[in-house]
Amino acid sequence: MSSRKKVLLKVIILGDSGVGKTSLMNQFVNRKFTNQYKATIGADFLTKEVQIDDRLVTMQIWDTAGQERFQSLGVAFYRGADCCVLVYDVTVANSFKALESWRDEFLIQAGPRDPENFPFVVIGNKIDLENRLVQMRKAQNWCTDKNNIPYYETSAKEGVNVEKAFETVARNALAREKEIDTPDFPMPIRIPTEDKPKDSSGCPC
Ligand code: G3D
Ligand code: MG
Repeated sequence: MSSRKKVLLKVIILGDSGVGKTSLMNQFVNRKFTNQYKATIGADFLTKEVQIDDRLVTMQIWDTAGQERFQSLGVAFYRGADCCVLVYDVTVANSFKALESWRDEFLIQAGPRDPENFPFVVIGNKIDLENRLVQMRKAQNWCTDKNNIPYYETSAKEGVNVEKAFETVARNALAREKEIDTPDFPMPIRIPTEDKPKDSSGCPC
């Protein structure tokens, strides 16, 4: 049955440098927030298994090693992504403005089928800070305009909403996988009986 298949989802996290991408991933995967955990994990990924309804799903989460400053992450980073998480910092207006170009960059580099419906999730991070500059309403409107991207506000530092945001990542990526999946059992091939050579019994039909 297709619902018992093991699933591997590739998730990539994009956004300006310093918005908290690595911290979010670390909080989600290791439930830790450490200032020592530095951005550099290479062009690498961490994995985490999650249960989504009756399915065990392995999330492979790709973080950048800081190359996002130069917007040159290379094709391997984008290739085969099942979901793209776009992160900004609610205290840095420019990081919110940059979401548009991160989204465009993703669509160009990854070239997903059906780009209109590709599963993105937007995260406004660092809500524990006092000096918010981007209002929730503004970010939500942007997401609505982009074909209803789910929007979460998080604090990687305090572990607020991080789990929820990544659950949505997994769910939406999974929903898309199902659509693309070919069935486990190939469609039956019908052998047209009408094409049998006509018998020579003299039947007029
Ligand atoms: P990046 O991977 O997007 O470049 P990082 O971002 O995860 O390296 O985080 C950049 C800085 O923001 C780090 O601080 C990190 O501790 C901090 N940070 C990340 N998430 C949060 C959050 O939710 N709240 C607060 N208050 N800070 C956060 P340093 O000082 O190490 O540069
Ligand atoms: Mg980082």
